[in-house]
Amino acid sequence: MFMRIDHIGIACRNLEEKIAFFSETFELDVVAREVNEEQGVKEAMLHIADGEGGGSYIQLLEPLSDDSPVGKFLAKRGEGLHHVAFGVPDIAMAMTKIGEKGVRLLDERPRHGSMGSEIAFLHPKDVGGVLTELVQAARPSQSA
Ligand code: CMX
Ligand code: CO
Repeated sequence: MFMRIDHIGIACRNLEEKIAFFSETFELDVVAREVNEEQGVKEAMLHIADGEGGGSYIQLLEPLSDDSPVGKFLAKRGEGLHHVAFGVPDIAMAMTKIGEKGVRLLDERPRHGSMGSEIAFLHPKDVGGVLTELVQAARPSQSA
């Protein structure tokens, strides 16, 4: 079902500061910067490698407000690893199969993610305490 790790999401208070740190320290290229109002984040994707069905990245996340998922996470736990995202070939099928196994889906349908992807989240309490994201990457022709 999972093809690769698409990204790990890191919650931070100052996006520009963390982009500078991660890109310089690990020599990674920033391949996208976006504001996603629906998710309540300002974010950047730092490219690590290309794999089956898409790349793998570090996603840096700064909250747009204190009552957004990342804003609440920062208040409770501080900066750090927020979620792990796995690449899937067909997100609707993955959601159905995973939901049937009793894992709570936080999204009823796929949402818009970084770089034209489709995403959906699984409840951390049902996945070993790890907020888990499913990602169906955009087809190369669809990406900007
Ligand atoms: N990782 C692990 N556990 C987490 C968590 C995280 N990121 N966020 C919350 N939790 C835990 C909390 O610690 C809490 O556990 P306890 O009851 O034991 O204290 C429990 O889950 C409930 O957390 P909460 O603080 O009450 O927060 P909410 O229930 O309001 O929201 C969640 C938690 C996961 C449902 C919400 O953050 C969510 O819907 N997330 C999905 C969307 C998202 O995160 N978007 C931003 C990223 C966008 C992107 O990647 O593109
Ligand atoms: Co993510």
